[in-house]
Order: sequence, then structure tokens, then C-alpha cells
Amino acid sequence: MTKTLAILTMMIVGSVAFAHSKINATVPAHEAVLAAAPETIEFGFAKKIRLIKVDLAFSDQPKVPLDLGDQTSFATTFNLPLVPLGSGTYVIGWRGLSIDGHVMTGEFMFVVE
Ligand SMILES: [Cu+2]
Repeated sequence: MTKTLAILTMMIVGSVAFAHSKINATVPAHEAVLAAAPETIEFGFAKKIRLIKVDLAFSDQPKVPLDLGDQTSFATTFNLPLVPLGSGTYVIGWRGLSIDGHVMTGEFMFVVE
């Protein structure tokens, strides 16, 4: 567990490229270790962005896209339902557009024990 977490953390720190509006806060918090999987994930930005895509990589499984529902307009906070998959590592990747049309991407992750 600890080794996996360390490797993932390095991967995330190395790949995150924030431009424009930085991600403010995520629920669960980045690198949180939880007793149970959350039913929703939430993430927020200092300035409005428009989400293009959010996906979930669960442990060693391939990425699957998450349903954005009606959250496709410019906003500062997004809240998406999460299908609980049990114990493992959840990496949430997002891609969005800033107000000026530039693409922004990022990731955050948490672990369910
Ligand atoms: Cu720009």
C-alpha cells in the first residue's frame, strides 16, 4: 500500500500541469486514505472552468469516464457521483477549458482501505 501510494504520488506530481485557474480543493482530499468509498467526488477551482472530461482509474484497471451529467457549463465547483468499487486506489483525472479557451488538465487521488 505505502509503496503504491508513493509511486502514484510521484506520477501525479510529475504529470500535473496547471494553467490559469488552479484547483482549489477536492473531496476527498488529494492523497486521503478512507475507510469507505465516497458516493460523490467534488473539486473546485478559483476561477470558472468548463469540464470536458473526467475519468476514474481504479487500482490497476483501465480508466473509465465518469458521467458529467448536467455539469457542462462554466462553474467553479463540480460534484459527480462515484460508483464505489471497494478497496483500492482511485485516481480522478479531469480535463477542462478555461474561460479563454485553453485546455487545463489535472489529477487527484485517494485510497480506500
Ligand atoms: Cu489561457
